[in-house]
Amino acid sequence: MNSLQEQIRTLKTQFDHDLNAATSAQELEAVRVAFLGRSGHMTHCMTQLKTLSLEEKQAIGPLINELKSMMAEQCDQKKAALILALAEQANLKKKQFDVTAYLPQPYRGTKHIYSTFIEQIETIFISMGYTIADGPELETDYNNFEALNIPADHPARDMHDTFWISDVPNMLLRTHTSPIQIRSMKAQQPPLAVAAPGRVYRNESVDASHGFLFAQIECMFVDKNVSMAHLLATAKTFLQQLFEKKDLEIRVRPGYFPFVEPGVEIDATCPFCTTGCSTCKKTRWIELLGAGLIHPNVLKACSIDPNIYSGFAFGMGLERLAMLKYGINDIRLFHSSSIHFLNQF
Ligand code: FA5
Repeated sequence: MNSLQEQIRTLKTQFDHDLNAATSAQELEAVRVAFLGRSGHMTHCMTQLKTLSLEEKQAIGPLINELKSMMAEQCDQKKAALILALAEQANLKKKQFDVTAYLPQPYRGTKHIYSTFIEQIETIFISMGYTIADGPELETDYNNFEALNIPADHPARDMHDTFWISDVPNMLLRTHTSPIQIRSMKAQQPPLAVAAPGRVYRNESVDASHGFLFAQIECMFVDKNVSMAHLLATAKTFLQQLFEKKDLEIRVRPGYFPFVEPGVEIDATCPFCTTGCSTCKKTRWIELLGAGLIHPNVLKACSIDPNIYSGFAFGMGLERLAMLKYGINDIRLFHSSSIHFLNQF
């Protein structure tokens, strides 16, 4: 075989290999120039053809031309294939999405735990026949203290240090919801069954279980022959419903509040255990309510005859109840505006 023929064969194999290896338009162009360019391998073959005899020229010339056209055609086909692959890749990229990408969600407001919890408590009292009452946070000294049997020099005032309004004499931010007892009894003669949630203020240092602004719920019932038995049955039913525990029990200890006589503190069995846990500090009991039978002086201050009527009242801290029910460990969270905290309710 003529050496040029051999060279053509080798070039064909080399071309196939290089074409196959080209993965971009630039690499393909380099292959094309190397084989079909002005100083490429095929031009070199044509130059060598000139040195051959006529017969050889007639035999090999068409082979070279055939190979050149085949190479050109294959280069064009490969170019078209590469363009198509690139377009497909771009299209795929557009369709691809990042599963780890953060999709911002619009923030939706929810009810504050205060509102939700007060609604729950109101629903329980309404189901027991109570009406819901309200009173102003800015109260008179009379309603907050005097009418509740706490005169100006009474030591109980020390525990209710509060914020006074400097320009208006005898006005203060109420220290408890008990003044709503006075407002309700003055507005309506017995029988009277009232529950009243509301914000209260005390000049106290703040920690995980104390706020200077917190909420209380007052419950009061006045009628003829109201006794301690009514108080205990009502408190127990309320707590059983609030904590959704039918077997919740209560116990009563003596307690002092100037506006009730006798005064008691009511504890409930721990809603979370039967043998003692960290919530009840291993005692099985949790202190929940201040309560008692309404003092005759308070009834008199509201023009209700204590010889005909009697009543009970109890009060409790709303945050402390919610903390217990939902396992919240810091009262400051209620006013923190922390979305992370609020979103849980
Ligand atoms: C009273 O305020 C009485 N008015 C309750 C009452 C009503 C007694 C009717 C008798 C008859 P006391 O000061 O204990 O009581 O407060 C009642 C509840 O408020 C407490 O048991 C506690 O849960 C909550 N509380 C008191 N101080 C704070 C505070 N600084 N931060 C958060 N909660 C508090």
